[in-house]
Amino acid sequence: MKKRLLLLTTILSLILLGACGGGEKQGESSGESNDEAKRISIATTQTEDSHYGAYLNTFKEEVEKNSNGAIEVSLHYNSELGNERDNVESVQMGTLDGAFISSGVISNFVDEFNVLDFPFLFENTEHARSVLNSDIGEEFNASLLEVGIKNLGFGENGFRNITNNERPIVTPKDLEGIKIRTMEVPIHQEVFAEFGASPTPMAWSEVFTSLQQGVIDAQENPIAIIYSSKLNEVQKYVSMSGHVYSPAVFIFNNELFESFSGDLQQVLLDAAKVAQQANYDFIDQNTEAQLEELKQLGMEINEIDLKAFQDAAQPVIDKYKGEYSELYDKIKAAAN
Ligand code: EAX
Repeated sequence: MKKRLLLLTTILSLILLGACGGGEKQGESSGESNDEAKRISIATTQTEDSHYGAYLNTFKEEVEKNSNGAIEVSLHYNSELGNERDNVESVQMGTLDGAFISSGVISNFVDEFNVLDFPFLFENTEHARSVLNSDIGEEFNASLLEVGIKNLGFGENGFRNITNNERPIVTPKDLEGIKIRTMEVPIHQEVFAEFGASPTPMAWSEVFTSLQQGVIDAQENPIAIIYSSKLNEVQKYVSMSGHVYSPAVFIFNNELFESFSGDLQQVLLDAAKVAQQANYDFIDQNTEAQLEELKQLGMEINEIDLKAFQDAAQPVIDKYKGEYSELYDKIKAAAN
């Protein structure tokens, strides 16, 4: 009896799965949707109401409006399709069409991206945005293409700030003994070790619970993420370190991109451009209010001793700079 029930359930789920388009396989379309449409699946580890959602919802809207039903976009939020490192691998292999991620984990696949993870590289938001949208940004895109990944366009995650449960962080000394989660980015781990903290690389999806359970004391992310992920529920202090600027990158399987007609390729690129603006606008219009709300919710926010942090980071910059000095100097020279 049990066996028959199991068989029935299996058959039922197979039928259901078939009707729903069977998950992530490229080119399948659902019963209700346009049979001619190519459905592309895009992943993010972040929430729909964040600056990542502002980007991706705009992208979807633009693509579906301007491709005349040729492309449908299905969005997968909250690490539903894995962490950012998995996303890069899947996009590279073509088992996932695209993902909007922090550039950080890409340095594990493409050396040049290490430069973007240098502490105190960008002077301010304007500097970062203009560099990434210039020929220098194109250099990064070219190196990404060599591993089969097309960058449809840069977006912004933002300047990263430290949150923790122990004390306000003003100088690197305040980080002593603090277990801080970093992205899976070797330079970030070295920088935090240099600051005196104990860095622990971890996928984003595990961070909230790990903070809640005290497995780690601290993490670092832009205000937009601290806010959208409700880190105020598990963290007390926000220290405005701005130690690293996190670009976001819209990675896309290049073989799939090349399979589209020139017109549809242009639709995708144009949509990414409009989405970028929506992402920038979201950050520009919300950051201050988000900071204010985090304060209302009980977080303590403090400024840091920038010079002390810059001095402490210098040995790591010196160690890595040699390999990437040309790119590094170009980025620095583009400031102001
Ligand atoms: O890309 O893992 C991180 O801390 C990232 O900033 C976040 O997932 C957004």
